[in-house]
Amino acid sequence: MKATAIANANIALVKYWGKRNKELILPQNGNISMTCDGMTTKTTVEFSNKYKEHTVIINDEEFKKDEKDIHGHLDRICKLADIKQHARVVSESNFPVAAGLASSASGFAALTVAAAAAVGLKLSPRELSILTRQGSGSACRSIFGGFVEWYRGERADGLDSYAESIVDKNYWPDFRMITTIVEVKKKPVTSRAGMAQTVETCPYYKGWLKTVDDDLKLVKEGIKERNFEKVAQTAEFNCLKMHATMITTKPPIIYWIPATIEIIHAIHRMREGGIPVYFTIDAGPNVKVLCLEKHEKEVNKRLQELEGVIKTIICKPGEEAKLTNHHLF
Ligand code: 2P0
Repeated sequence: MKATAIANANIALVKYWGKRNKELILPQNGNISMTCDGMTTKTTVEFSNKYKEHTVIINDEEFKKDEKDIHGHLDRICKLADIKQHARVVSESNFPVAAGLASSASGFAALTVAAAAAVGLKLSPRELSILTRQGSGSACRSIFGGFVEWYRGERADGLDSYAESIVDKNYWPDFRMITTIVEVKKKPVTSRAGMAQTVETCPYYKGWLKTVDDDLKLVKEGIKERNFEKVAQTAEFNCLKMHATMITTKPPIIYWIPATIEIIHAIHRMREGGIPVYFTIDAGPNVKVLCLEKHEKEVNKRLQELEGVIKTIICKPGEEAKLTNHHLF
């Protein structure tokens, strides 16, 4: 009863921000992401009678219960498989966790795929996506590779709220997302708390929801047409709209630090200089820079020259989550 899975992080081009059901993790709006090949989590799960409780080790540290209920997610999977054993989970990510870098996306996707296999559940990718979503919303997109849409769904039970591939990783291999790290410490307000506060207190939240469907349409069309400007321009605008709702909650949530703004201005300067380059930012200060392969070297060099930049990670469209025989213990 042991299995190991590898999943990539994903970064949204049209953001998920707000839930319509907190227990089932159903989003207020549909959203679209790219699965990122350079940002990976590997997780081994073993269920056994020798374990008296679930133990979860993430990057060599025991996971202490927080709002991301990993233990509850393991219970959910045990219930589905009708087993009574407890699990030992060991997980490693090759990028900083909890800094707005989608570690919970790759983490919950790898955990769900490994745990489901360890208990012998035979689930389709769609079923895995629905199960993963109940652990962490954005993670349901990491089940798939390439460019991925997570449907809002209409049903109260969430069975129509799953992710699906728009195109696989080979469809647009020269699309680049350069994750530009300016801070690695944990963010002050988690995404989960931040989005709940936004839904409750932001006067502009309804305005955000009104415009998302247009962004979804443009980004989806742009991906299919491989139209970089259409995708990247819409993604940048969508991210700024999301941050506008965060900034206008009570109390305000401002994830940006000076280095974040420094990068935004550098990107605008590059654009004025004729390089098609855009950005998106999640619930944290780090910036994900969008460009095409032909501009990757120049853009990456300019980013690394900026004072506040600690590190960049260049990502191409990546693979779906999958099982491997290389266990971590
Ligand atoms: C996204 N984010 O679409 C958006 C953009 C952050 C900003 O999905 O509560 O960790 O576990 O469903 O998935 C981060 O939220 O939140 C996120 P839960 P999650 O990528």
